[in-house]
Amino acid sequence: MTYSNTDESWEVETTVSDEQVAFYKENGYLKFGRIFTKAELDELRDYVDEMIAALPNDKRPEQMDVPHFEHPFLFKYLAHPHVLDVIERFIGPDIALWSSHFISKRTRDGLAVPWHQDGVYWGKILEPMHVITMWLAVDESTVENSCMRVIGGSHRLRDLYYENVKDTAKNLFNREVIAEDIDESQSADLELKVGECHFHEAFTLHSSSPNTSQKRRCGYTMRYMPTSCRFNGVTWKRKHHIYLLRGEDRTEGFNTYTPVPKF
Ligand SMILES: O=C(O)CCC(=O)C(=O)O
Repeated sequence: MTYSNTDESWEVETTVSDEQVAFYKENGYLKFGRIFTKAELDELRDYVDEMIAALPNDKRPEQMDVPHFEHPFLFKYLAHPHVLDVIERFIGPDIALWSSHFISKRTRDGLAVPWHQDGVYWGKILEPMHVITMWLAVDESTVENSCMRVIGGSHRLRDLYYENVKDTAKNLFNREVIAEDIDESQSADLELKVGECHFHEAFTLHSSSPNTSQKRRCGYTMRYMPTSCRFNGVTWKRKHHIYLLRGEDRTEGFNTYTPVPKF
């Protein structure tokens, strides 16, 4: 798909102010600008469009988890020095790639993402559980086409109650925080223009609605951890890989890193 951008004011932002870092630490999330150039973003969108077109019939475009295992091209974005410069401001100079996931909600029947904390889904696989997710807007992401929403400050909450989601066919995940533990009046909609991103912490409560609009909503979640986190299993769901992207290992050799592929 060729995307025609009418936004003339595409500016790349690679510095993070102390105020932005403080906001992230206080609230567990941060809206940010564009880290990639328009040409880079267009190339990524073309690439993911082809990936989506090639999906088997039984796989939905919200389910493109760990695509970088099979698509080394994505390391152009995941290991981009500008991204790492920004991530470094939040987690320090020793950075590993934890994971990535395209969540593309097609028009009119995009799945909901129930209220959850990533760190609860991931359990004890990382110790400590310290992950920052950069959510990159491959498409514009608004309330209309079901942008992500967060509850500020919820990254301090532990031991919330989870239950099975009622309608698994309409949700991307099958566990959600019970309604009594969610105060939706405190949630913030994280609307983004194409190419902008936001960040959230591993325990920040977040969700998104089903996409009933006429506009696709594709986001790329790029997830990083400081190399002081111990990765406790090479077998988890399926074989999982982590990659040392900057700095050095801080687990005294406990972690095994897969070499970054050529891209
Ligand atoms: O894309 C969404 O709506 C939700 C993303 C999400 O759950 C995540 O980044 O952990």
